[in-house]
Amino acid sequence: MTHRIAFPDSFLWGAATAAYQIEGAFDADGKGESVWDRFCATPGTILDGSTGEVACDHYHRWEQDLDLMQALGLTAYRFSMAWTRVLPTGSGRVNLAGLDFYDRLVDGLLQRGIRPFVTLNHWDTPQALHDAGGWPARRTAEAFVEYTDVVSQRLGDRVKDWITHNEPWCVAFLGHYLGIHAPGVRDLASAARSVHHLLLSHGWAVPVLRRNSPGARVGITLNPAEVVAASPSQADLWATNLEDGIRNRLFLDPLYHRGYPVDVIEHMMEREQVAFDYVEAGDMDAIAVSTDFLGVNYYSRTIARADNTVDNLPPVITAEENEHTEMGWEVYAPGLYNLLCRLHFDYRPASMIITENGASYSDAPDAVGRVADARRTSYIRDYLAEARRAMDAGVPLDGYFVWSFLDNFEWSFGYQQRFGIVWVDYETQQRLPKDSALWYRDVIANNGFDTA
Ligand code: IFM
Repeated sequence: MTHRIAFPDSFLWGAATAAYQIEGAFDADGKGESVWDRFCATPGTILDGSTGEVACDHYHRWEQDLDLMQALGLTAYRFSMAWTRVLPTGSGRVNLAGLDFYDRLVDGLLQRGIRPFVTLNHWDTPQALHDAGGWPARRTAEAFVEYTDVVSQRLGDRVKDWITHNEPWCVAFLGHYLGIHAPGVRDLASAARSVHHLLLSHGWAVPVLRRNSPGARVGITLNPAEVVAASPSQADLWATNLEDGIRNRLFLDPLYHRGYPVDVIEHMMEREQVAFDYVEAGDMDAIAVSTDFLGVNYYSRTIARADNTVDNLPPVITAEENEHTEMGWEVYAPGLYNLLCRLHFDYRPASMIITENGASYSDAPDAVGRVADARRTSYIRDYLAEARRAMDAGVPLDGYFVWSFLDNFEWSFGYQQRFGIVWVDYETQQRLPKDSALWYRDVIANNGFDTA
């Protein structure tokens, strides 16, 4: 018997990308160097030795890409702006050519009836700012506000949905503790300082966005996890709580006015000698500024085990059951339901938007040019069904953005992972909607789908 999964008329159907992952044109028209430009140029950092120098060449092919979005019926598009296109060294001199690019992009979206969701920081911090201290330094938070001001003065009349940061956990912990993302730092104190200055810059940027973009909706995107224990042992429960603390509460608690979680702070202070002397009076109130939505990026649940720790923090995580995507991430759709409910009942964000969800599978075009990516379709279908179930439980969910619109540069994995609903041939730059894109087009057209 088929079962209809229907969404409200106002539900947003989108796709997401990020500047460094698709734009290419890494030094065009006055763009400055970002930490990802520098990181990729450092041997041994990227699995296949590739870079985002060309990526999907979206910088030059944006009109064709927007046409394809329109053909698929997307009602919203989430993209990030490259800070270094606008302010090549992070602050000071504005590069008008960079701003002009995003101006054209926004107009192109609006002309096609697609709502632009702008992410200001999707990880490509200006290298010059990093050289001057980077996210561990308060000065970078001030520079982020300057950048926000410049961008929103120019686009704030037309962009009405703003996201300050994408997944600050990744910037702090992958970039500054594990060193597997740019800027490649391995120091817990730097990670902790980065958390604070990323959150603080969000808090400072929100009023600027409200001033320059009247009537806009403003939020931040996190990558919270449903964390479950590998076993009921006390050690695994300890690891689970710590992982939940670092991945979720360290960000959510301050954003929702609870301050930093004491257990995580104590852990970092006692076990890792992190001093929290950089938190100044007024910072926690600034961070807890009221927002209109919480962006949720969710792919897989996290299973925490205590017996496999990396320098005690964070615990190494394994997901052992069920199917896995080519990233090695467990396919576990009920985790989305659990997470959305937890976020709603614990933190009560005004609303939530799934700003990323999707799967990496490398299914390629067959002889007649069809990409039969049935596993991606079934992944998206199952996760959407769980999102709808969460809405039935009272979660105020306003929209869904599939990650990603295009196959693209997957950070330290280079071009070895394909998350797109649209295939990209990196040799010819040809785009080819996969079966999942055509299925998604029908979902959008019908505002829902039938399950078997
Ligand atoms: O590609 C990334 C994206 O940039 C941030 N969220 C997770 C995606 C898949 O790893």
